[in-house]
Amino acid sequence: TGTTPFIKEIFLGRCLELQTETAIPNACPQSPVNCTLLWDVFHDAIAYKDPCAIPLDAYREFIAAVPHQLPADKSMFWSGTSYIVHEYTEAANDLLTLEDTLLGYMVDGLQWCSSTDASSTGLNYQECPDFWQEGCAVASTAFYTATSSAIGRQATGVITVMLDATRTDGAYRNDSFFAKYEFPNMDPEKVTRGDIILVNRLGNPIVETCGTGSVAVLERLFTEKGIEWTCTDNDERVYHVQCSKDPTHTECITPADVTGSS
Ligand code: N1C
Repeated sequence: TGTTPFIKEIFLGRCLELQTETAIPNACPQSPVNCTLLWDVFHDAIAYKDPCAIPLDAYREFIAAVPHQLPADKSMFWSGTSYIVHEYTEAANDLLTLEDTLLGYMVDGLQWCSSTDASSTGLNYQECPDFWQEGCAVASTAFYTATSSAIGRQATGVITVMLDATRTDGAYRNDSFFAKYEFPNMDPEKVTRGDIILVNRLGNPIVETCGTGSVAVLERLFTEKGIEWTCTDNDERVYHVQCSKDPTHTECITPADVTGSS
């Protein structure tokens, strides 16, 4: 796959942007952050390593270097809903995903990998291995393992998780980052409730509802952990955000619109 040619400049720019602007309320670090230092730590995590043999703990120092503490009740987790969760948090303006914080903001949507070439900077600016390649442990897997674990550990108060009820392989999947690193790291002493919100991807048949299938599995896991939970089918706010992105979708047109006004 490709790589992001100006990743260093983008990283630094986003890091500065997050601090100087109040674009994302509640995500602005409390005290100034040394963005150049953060880049160095991020870079050194994988520099000159085999791009297909990145250890899962490669970003440990990066996690330690990033000041990260969200206010209570603000954490938004998701699985299978990347197509809508960020639009939702932006529109509703009350919850934050990993990508809305200093941990995830800088590299959101970017592609990067290491180079073993001693004459390089340690990163490969030409091409990166595919993350699904058999036996290849890529940088982004290590990155999301570390950052997901960190936001799971850090969450306090009411947490929200947005799942896709139209997925045929299950809204809650055992092999997802949410299931492997976020949920297990939540501290029942700190997390008071889990709000599961199910969304129906426009145009797709509903496969699961609250209390059924893999959603019931997650509900039981919350109970076993001693964390209260709620579950909402077809979250109406998310439905409206989906329709604002796709206003003429048949599922968004009300009967009144169909008949038209005369
Ligand atoms: O495996 P997932 O979902 O459960 O991961 C989502 C979960 C979120 O709550 C995030 O906090 O884990 C975090 N996360 C990201 O923030 C993220 N941004 C981009 C996990 N993965 C992330 N990606 C890429 O999406 C990543 O490369 C991985 O392969 C997918 C995981 O998405 P998913 O299966 O929908």
